[in-house]
Amino acid sequence: MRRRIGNTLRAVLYLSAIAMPGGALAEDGSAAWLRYAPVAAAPYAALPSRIVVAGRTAQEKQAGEELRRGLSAMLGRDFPLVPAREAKTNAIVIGPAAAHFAAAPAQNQRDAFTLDVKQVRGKTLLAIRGSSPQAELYGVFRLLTEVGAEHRIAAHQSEQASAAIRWTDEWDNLDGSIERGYAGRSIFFEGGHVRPDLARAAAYARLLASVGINGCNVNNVNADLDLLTTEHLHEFTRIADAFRPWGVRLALSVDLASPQTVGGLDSFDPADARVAAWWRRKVDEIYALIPDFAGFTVKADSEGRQGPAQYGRSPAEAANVLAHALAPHGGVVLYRSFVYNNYLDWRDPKADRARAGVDNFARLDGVFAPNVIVQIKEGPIDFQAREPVSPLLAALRRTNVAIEVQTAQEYTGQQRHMVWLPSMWKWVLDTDLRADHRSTPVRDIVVGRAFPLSDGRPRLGGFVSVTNVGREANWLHHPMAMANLYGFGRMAWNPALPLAGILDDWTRLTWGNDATVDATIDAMQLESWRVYEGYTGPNGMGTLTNILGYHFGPGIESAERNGWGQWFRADARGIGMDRTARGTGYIQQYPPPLAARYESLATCPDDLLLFFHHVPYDFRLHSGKTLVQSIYDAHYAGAREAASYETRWLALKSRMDDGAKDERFEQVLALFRYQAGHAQVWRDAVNDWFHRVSGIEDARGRVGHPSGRIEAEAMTAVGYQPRAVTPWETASGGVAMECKLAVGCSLATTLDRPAGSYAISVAYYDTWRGASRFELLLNGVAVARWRADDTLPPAQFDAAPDGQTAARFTAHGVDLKPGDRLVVRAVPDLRPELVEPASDGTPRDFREYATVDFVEVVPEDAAPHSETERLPGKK
Ligand code: GCV
Repeated sequence: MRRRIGNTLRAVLYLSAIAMPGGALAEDGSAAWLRYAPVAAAPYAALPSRIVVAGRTAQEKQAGEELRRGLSAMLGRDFPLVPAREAKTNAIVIGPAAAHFAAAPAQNQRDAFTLDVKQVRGKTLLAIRGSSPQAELYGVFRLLTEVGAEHRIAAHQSEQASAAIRWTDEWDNLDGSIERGYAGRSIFFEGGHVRPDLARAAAYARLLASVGINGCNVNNVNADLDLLTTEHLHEFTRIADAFRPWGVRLALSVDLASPQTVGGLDSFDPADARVAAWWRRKVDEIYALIPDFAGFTVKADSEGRQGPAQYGRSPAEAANVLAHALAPHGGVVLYRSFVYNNYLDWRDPKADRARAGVDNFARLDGVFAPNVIVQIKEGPIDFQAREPVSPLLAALRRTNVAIEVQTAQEYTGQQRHMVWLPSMWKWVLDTDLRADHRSTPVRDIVVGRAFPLSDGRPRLGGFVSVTNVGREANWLHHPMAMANLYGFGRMAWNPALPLAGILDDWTRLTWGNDATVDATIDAMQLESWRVYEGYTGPNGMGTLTNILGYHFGPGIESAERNGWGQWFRADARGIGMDRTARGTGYIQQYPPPLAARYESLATCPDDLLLFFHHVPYDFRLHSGKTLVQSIYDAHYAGAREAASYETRWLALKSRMDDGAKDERFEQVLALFRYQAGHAQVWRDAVNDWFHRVSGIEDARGRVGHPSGRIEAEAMTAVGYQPRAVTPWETASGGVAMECKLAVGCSLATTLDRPAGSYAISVAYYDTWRGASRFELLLNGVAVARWRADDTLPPAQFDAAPDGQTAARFTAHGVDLKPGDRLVVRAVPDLRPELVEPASDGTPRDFREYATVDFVEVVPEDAAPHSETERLPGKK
């Protein structure tokens, strides 16, 4: 991604830490939606300038300071904090206030606040009151949002959090790496310890609090085995201290083998009294250090983690041991239902990973301790571009549950593609599971209202987002990805909120209040999940990425014929998992009305079809199209939409406020360009694969006949040699050309296009570590140069040309005439240090061979955008 913005952006990023003239700081994205950029002040002229903090707690003082800072910056006048005696008139009062108002939220209410505006003897009083100091802080952030998004401040507003659990999970390891983290290293850990500087941790807690998130589990659910040593616990107190002012409680993921690995016992059997005693002592030790510790998250008997199964015990027996230790302190256990066998027999037509949640947990309904919450991923597999809702959510009627979603875009573009996931989450939360033949939408289940306690009170429950922020300035790498975290917090607070309002608030707070800017960004984000789904995994097939490795680019058949159970069972005749009663029986895990809907081809929705049914490629969808034609069309439409982001974005530049239009603007532009190219990689891989497997032609003649494409292997090569690419669908025709000569190589062709302006794309592979240099020449004159030095997501080092490393460079506005000679010249990166010895004796070879797949020449007016990308000085 660096190549397009190159040195300029690097210099700007460096300067971003440096104060600008006038005291303003250049914006690098770290402020996220808390930028407090100036707004139109006139509508708020009547807002009192003085702020009174009526309460005495540190949190209320913090709330006052936040309000002062935010309002002063946005409205351009001072909002001093003044003593309580001045609270009578013309003031904003935070905390227990003012005789003039009706009752404040009761203290036993969960996180509730009110905002009230009153005229008293010609003066204005605005009271922000809450059920706790923490709730007052939420009220302050709400007022700041109203002003920042230029909303009218209503005379009375009253809100309450939907559920007690509103957490993020961070999959950070003590060594500083992050599992599925796409924005740099951990803000919490480095080298086996808590980092000395926790300023980012504190800043993160502020962001979380601003959208109502009240808990943060800081370490990987694949927990370090020595996490619970006394030394580490002392270090964790510093993270809890950094979180506390913002009301974010620290939680930890623990490995159930800790009584052995840390405690030195010879067992971690939950039924062993010594094990239970060890957990009690350990939990007491934690609470002595961190009195507001939130609790534990547990991943066990899953993906290589040990668990109670090895002693013949159930998840409930294990969870309850921890729960009993935590209960006296008010802590909770989030026990993950992500328990499945990753050595399934793919030859067995009845084997089905999707069944695992209900098969393992439904029989335990009612036996979990009251402070255990079963944490359920939204779908039965693993955060794919689309899955049906997990049936376990309807199967646990006497158990607390929370839903787990993934802000970290593991299968949805890894924060290099813009995908606004709240659209997906809303679809999940609104799904009515029809338990007991009544309305039981997922949102009512996870807030504990669909299956309440016997006395009618809602169960404990809520929302968990796997977020994985990193040390990069803007937390999640893609500035647009921050809308996912924002959306998660707002949805967890109130899952009934309309999506458009949540998103529009984020857009306004992040990019300013210009109407065109907001409408454009909102529209792009709102459609982005559909767009991504369109060019990746269709009709409930899963994301179609390389599931054995990076989970990023296409790698279609990696899902088949292995123990991981993400199969789609394609053959020449048809495709899809048969999960009907005749098949694996998974559909019967849903309550009968939903099961009936999914079981019948007449009622099964198109977008989940292949998750539930095995059908022929020419199966007619409800849309009227055949399955395969619908896939072809969706991939062209999705890639076209993704390509439109760049043009739509460029049109906004002049309208952005000053803070938005510098490096953040350029960063998004570079990412949109990358996404446009990678969406085409996806489109071609998936369509070519379906074309080959089904043998059915695209009715519109596009698949297999790309317009304007010249295969690299068909060009005149000097030095370049052909190589097969694996998987085959990630190179056009399965073959690319690579260069192993230090002096460089070239590919040439003579064009016969009618005279006009063209976009010329070069499809190449940008593998890990290497930085090959490319040049595009027309009649011997360079029209573009670039380096293959993108910072692709760090899921896994990838030195191969494949779906993850496939990239595009496009030069726009190139004037051509018949007979022009086009040459791609490249110098590979063969530095000896790119070959590393490895512990297992097989060297890791990261040399990069400037591999080229094809060149595409299309008339500029048919190209997705028109911005000219030329060398300086060239026409
Ligand atoms: C933390 C998927 C991911 C793993 C993750 C696991 C989980 O399998 O690929 O990286 O491990 O889910 O949620 O536990």
